[in-house]
Amino acid sequence: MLGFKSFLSRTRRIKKKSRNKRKLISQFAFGEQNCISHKNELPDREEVIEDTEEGFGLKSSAPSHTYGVQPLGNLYFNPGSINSRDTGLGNLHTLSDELVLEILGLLDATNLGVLATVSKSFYVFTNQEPIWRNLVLENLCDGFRYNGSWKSTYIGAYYPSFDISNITVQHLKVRDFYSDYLFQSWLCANLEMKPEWLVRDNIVRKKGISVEEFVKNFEEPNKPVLLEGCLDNWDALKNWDRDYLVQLCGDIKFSVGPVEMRLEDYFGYSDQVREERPLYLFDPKFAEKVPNLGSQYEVPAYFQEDLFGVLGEERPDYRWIIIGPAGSGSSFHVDPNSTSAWNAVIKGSKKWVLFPPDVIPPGVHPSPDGAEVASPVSIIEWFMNFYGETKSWKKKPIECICKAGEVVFVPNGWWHLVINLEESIAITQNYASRRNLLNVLDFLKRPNASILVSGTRDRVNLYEKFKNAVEDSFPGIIDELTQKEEKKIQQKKLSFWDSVTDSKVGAFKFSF
Ligand SMILES: O=C(O)CCC(=O)C(=O)O
Repeated sequence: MLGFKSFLSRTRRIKKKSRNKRKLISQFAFGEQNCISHKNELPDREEVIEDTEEGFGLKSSAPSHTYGVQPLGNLYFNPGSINSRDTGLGNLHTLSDELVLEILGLLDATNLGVLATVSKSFYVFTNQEPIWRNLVLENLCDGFRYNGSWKSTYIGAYYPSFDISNITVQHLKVRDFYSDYLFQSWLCANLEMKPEWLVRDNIVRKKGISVEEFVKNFEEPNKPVLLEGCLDNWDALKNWDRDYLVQLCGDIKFSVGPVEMRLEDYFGYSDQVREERPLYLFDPKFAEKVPNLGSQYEVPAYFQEDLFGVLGEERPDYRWIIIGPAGSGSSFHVDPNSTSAWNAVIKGSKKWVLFPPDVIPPGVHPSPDGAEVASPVSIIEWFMNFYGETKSWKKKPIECICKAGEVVFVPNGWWHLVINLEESIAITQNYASRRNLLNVLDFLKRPNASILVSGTRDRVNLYEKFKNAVEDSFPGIIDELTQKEEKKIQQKKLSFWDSVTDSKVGAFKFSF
């Protein structure tokens, strides 16, 4: 029996400073596990499936928990059972699992290995994959070949003569170890997206609209739209798949979280990995690294006005190739520097959930200065614990599944979450047109710009540089837009006044 209801909701904090897009997608914390598919170890699977009475379905390839960790609720169904998590930790048993993992994260591989022999509990804790993942990502920044698990990847890299098949195949199962924290991340790594998380599709879809219509109906009012058929002339759409890309640039290193990885090695990783937040390939320099990639797509007509272009080489990062397996994606965030974005799917499909700027998604807690955001540890955890809340909302979030050949327009300030439903390849670009130029300038000159501005080293001076360059290229544009904005505000005030007064009797319509 599984104690689903007793799960804690795990949260992580992300500092906005490091939230340029690349890092945003790649944060890694101890609150997660990964679970590798050991097909020869399936003793508990039946039990798991039977008990998903709340309708959670496990992926067909889901292995049992590698070390036999069970949710805490199970302890109460096993009378007389003692939680070896506590007995084996000695005096440390009063610490939370999260803290134990954080402390163990300070150790090196040798000490972890020694500690693993102390007790069953230390064996389970020291073998947690996030600890080894961090060791790999911190120490093998120039790339690595993923080798069945993070631990064996680390050991394979540092002790090549060691027979790592021992590590990947033989795990001791600890029968009486109960922990919601450790179990939850296994669960999140192995859950299928529930059909009810995918059905809502309320985004406006448009095909073949003119640029003027797009500006009037979507960009000006700052509303999302899914655009169909505007990538039809892209070579990328015809050519790009995993084999093509590996042949073209399999040896080239791309940004994957905090490391640079050969593309071929990244695909090797994404084939094997089963973790709650798979590493995501998110590279802003792809077109410089492989010019042929940059020449196989062009910016759709709707997004041609890109005022940051006036900064030339000094513009902040603005375009990314994005590649990731099913389950990878981007947790809730607002795009950098108050820009808008378009995101074109070339292969695969992505589930989107968007909330307007004035609605903070449930489970997400930005700090008042916007410099930090606390949110659930993973996307799947957000769906498990928070998505349901939106069912009863009058104003629902905007949602869709964006498929290959389609583009989502993300207006500035909108919170969005994206999860890949299958292996996906996409291009995204962030931009400022005259519709959001004033917002962008306001953002860049905030007092804490040095923390909030991203995608460039020169955060503090970006405001002056951008403003001057825009003025040089488009003299008078900022004044013109400011006056237009003031007029709009004035009109809004007037129409509000009209609506609350009755001109015939010259009195307020209000009555009490
Ligand atoms: O994962 C994705 O494709 C979405 C990326 C995203 O949200 C962004 O670029 O801001």
